[in-house]
Amino acid sequence: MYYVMKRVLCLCALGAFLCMPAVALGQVPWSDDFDSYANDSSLHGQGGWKGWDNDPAWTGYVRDDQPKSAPHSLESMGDTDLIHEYPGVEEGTVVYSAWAYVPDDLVPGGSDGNYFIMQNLYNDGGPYAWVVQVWFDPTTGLFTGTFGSSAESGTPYLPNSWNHIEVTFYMYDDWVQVRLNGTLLDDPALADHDTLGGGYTNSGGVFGGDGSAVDVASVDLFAFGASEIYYDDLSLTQLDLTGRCCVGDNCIEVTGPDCDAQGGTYYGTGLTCAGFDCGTVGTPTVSEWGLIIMTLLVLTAGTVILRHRHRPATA
Ligand SMILES: [Ca+2]
Ligand SMILES: [Ca+2]
Repeated sequence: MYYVMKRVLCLCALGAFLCMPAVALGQVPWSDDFDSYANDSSLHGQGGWKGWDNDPAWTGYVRDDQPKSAPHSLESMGDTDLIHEYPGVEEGTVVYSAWAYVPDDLVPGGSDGNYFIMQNLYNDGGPYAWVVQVWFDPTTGLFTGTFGSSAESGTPYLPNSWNHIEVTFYMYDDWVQVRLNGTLLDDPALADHDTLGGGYTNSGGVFGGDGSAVDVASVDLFAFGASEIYYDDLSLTQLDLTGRCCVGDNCIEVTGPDCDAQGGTYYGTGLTCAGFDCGTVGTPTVSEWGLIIMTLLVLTAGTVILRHRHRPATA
C-alpha cells in the first residue's frame, strides 16, 4: 500500500508538472541605451527614432555628458520632440521603462517643464492620441501630469539624479498606470480599477473620454522649449501574450481574449501548439492514464482493506 501511494504521489507530481500553467515570462522586444550611436549625433534616422511628423527639426542628440549606462544618453532640450513608434504592441501587459536625469537648474520653456509623452495612436501628420503626458516641473519640483481627467496630479522627482519612469499598460483591462520611482500617479477623484487600483483607461487617454485606440503606439520625448534633461536605458517589455487555443480540432496560438472571441478553449499563456493535437484532447494522455490506473489500484486496495476490516470475526 505504501508503495502504491508513493507511486501515485510521484505520478501526481509528474502530472502537476506536465499540467503546470506556463509562467508569463517577459519578452523585451525593444530597448535602447544610446551607447552605440556616435556622440553628439542627431537621433533622427537612427535606431527607429525620428522628429515629430518625421521632421528632423524636432530631433534630440546623443551626448556623453550624463549617461546612466556609459558612454551615452539622449539629451532632450529646446526643440526636441522625438518619436519612436512601436507597431503591433496591442496585447498582453506592456511595461515601458525609462530613466530620466533631471538637473536641478532645469528651466521650463514654452510650458511648465520638460515632457515625457506616449501616444496610443500616432501617424506622421496625424491622427494622434495621447495616453501618457507627464512633465518635470522645476517650479513645483513635481513630475506632474493628467491621468484620465483634466485634473493634474504629481509626485516629487529627484533633482540631479536618475528617476525611473514606468508605464504599465494592461491591454486586456484597458488600464494604464504611470509610476515615478515606484510611486503611482493617480487622480484621486477618478474611480480606481476594481483589481488593479489607481490609474486610468488607455482608451480614454490622458484627459479621459478621448475614445482612441487601446494600443501602445509611440513614445514622445518632448522638451517643449525647456533646458536639457537626459534619458537612458529605455525598454518595452511584453507579458501575458499568446498561448495555446483549441478551436474545434484546430490549434492556434492567440491571446486568451482572442481565443474566447473565437469560441475556443484556452490552455494558458506561453503554451504552444507544437506536438499538441486538439482533436485528441478528450483522450487521456500517458500520464493521465497512469493516474487513472493508480487511482483504480488505490480504490481496489482500499476495498480489499475495508472488506478485511468488516469481515466478521471467526469464532
Ligand atoms: Ca547609455
Ligand atoms: Ca483614482
